[in-house]
Amino acid sequence: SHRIVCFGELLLRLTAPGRERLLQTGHFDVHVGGAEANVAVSLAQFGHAVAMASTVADNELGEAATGTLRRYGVDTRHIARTPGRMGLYFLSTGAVRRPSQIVYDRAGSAFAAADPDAADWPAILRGAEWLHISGVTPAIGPNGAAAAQGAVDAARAAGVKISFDGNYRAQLWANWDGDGPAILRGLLEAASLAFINERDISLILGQSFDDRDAAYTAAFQLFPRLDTIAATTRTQYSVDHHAIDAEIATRNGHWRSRSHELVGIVDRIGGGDAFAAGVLHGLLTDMPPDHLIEFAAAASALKHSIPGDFNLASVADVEAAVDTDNLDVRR
Ligand code: KDG
Repeated sequence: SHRIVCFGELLLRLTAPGRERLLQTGHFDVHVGGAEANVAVSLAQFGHAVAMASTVADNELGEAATGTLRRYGVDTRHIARTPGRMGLYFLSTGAVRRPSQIVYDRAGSAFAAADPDAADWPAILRGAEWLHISGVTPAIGPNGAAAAQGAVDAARAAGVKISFDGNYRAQLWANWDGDGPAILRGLLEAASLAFINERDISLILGQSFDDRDAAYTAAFQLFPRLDTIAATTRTQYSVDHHAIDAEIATRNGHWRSRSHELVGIVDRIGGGDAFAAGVLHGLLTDMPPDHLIEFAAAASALKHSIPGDFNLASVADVEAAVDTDNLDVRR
């Protein structure tokens, strides 16, 4: 049986080729995405038994998305199919003075419309150690919020640990009147691992913090189940030149990775999901925290070299990237 279950929406991503704008392009490159699916694929590349729980449209597009996950080794038995449409997102990669642009077209998707009580969670979670969810699912609307809370409640009842990626999506919360902070707080309360930074914590708690340490201390105090918090920090010099580093905190200490300078970024989408998968891999393989955070930061760094949402890197690829700069690989 699988050790990790990821729950969330599978999206089709339509990317304008090159750096064309959405208003001019006549073609799109198609990839499969969705924050939690990205984590599932990366964990499968790392050799873990991982299942995706989701609902896709009962048509060829849903079949294509499911088949893509299966191709990368994700267990797709718990992806339901219902009448409706696939959620899409359109991407134009930025350049010079123009930032990248994302347009969501996912309202009323099969996933968003799915009955929040339809999933047979005890069966899906049987034998699992981790359930991974994110703040994207509750942001979609009332069904998503109920489905995320239902998944978390079932995981708690089954003794399955919860990994929660804050993934705050203001564009989605703006579409309905859900109380984002309260809903996210309900999920965070159940989590033992959370991917949240000081901004997420401020938002959820409705309180501002001087720095990350203060925010983490408050989160550990308020959420007794939480034992690990992790986040990346990104510095953007230009659209395709960033630096990232990462930090992990437990109740016993915190560890920071080296900084990775990323010159000539190919695709940054999914960098956070690659990081989450790296942390989960580290925990599943009992890595000491100082190496775990280097592994997870390198996984995120490497994702920036790969077109599409998925981090298709192996454990060996990531280990090799731990001590490498992209300036070292000019060949
Ligand atoms: O983390 C990558 C995601 O942002 C992308 O796959 C789209 O899931 C997505 C979302 O809702 O933003």
